[in-house]
Amino acid sequence: MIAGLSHVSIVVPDLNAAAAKLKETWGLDIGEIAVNEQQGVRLAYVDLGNAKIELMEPSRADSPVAKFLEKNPKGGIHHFCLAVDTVDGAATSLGQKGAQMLGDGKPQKNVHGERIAFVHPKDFLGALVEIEEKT
Ligand code: CMX
Repeated sequence: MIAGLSHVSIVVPDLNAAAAKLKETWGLDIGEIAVNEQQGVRLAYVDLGNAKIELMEPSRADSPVAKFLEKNPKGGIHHFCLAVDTVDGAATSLGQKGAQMLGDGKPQKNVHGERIAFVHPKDFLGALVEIEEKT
């Protein structure tokens, strides 16, 4: 069911400042900055080859990520994302084992238009998990 680690996602209060910090301290470059309107985030990726680091800041005041920043004003790790063969298949399999899918049941998409879904942190040792269907 799990095809690999896609990315680790960090919420930051200021995406441009975060990018500058990663460049200065780690020599890492972020790719193009984009907005995912559905998810309410402005985001960019550091591509590490075998996985990515996702940097996200809220793109609107009612973004779920803005709520995260209220609790963690300096930002921090928000979730990690596992690539799966299909989101529907993984959600069905996880549900059969008692895991709780989050959201209102409507299909969600990442910034690349790929299907995604979120699994309650209680089902992965306290960590929020995104699953992503690679196209
Ligand atoms: N880490 C740990 N726990 C978290 C969490 C986090 N980052 N975010 C939420 N939770 C917990 C909540 O405290 C809550 O716990 P309890 O049930 O024990 O109270 C539980 O998870 C459910 O959270 P919720 O806010 O009640 O549930 P919702 O369905 O309203 O929303 C979520 C959940 C995670 C989808 C939403 O809060 C969120 O963060 N959405 C943004 C998702 C995101 O990162 N999208 C970016 C995609 C980028 C792209 O690829 O394009």
